[in-house]
Amino acid sequence: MRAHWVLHEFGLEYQSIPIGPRTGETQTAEYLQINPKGKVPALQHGDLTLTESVAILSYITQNFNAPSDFFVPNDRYQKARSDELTAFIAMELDAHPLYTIRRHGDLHKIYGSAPAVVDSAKEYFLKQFHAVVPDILKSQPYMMGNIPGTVDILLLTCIDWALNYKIELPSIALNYQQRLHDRNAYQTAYNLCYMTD
Ligand SMILES: N[C@@H](CCC(=O)N[C@@H](CS)C(=O)NCC(=O)O)C(=O)O
Repeated sequence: MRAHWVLHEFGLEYQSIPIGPRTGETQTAEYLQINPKGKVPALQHGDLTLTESVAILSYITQNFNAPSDFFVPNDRYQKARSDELTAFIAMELDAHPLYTIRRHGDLHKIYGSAPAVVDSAKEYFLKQFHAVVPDILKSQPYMMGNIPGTVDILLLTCIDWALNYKIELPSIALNYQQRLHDRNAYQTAYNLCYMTD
């Protein structure tokens, strides 16, 4: 979703090859040569293969011309802040709590059921989210200012995911979610990822 979304924000043409998680398609010898971790996404451009969503977002913003309504850091302070928020979202919201909820909730048949761990991960998500996000969105519509950028792609995908898990988020986050859902690039990416069958 993140990779498709940024590619559409930048209006880049690309070939999309759908690979479904846990369908066996990520575990074929051919796919494991592209991404030995057996996961999506994977982006190939020339000789380069990238298999982490954060790296794909960064690569696109640094190597292609951004449209005027998409934020790209243009000084070292903005870049440092954007890196900080990226690390926070990727680790403190996505990889730790949300992925724990996924593994021991939705995917408990594979990874084992652990209701107490899931409850604690939900609490942790809310603690970290409230420590950072509402204060920023009180003074500006997007995480880095007046226009959305890769930090928003990361955060919004976590917000969508958290709401799917019935984690209650404040109205400031729901309004932010709506602003991003209204974007054409988001809608195109969403349809490509989730409405193809
Ligand atoms: N850190 C990776 C995580 C990628 C990831 O977890 N992908 C999931 C789908 S969103 C996947 O491919 N899961 C397949 C599996 O676990 O079998 C990133 O952000 O790109």
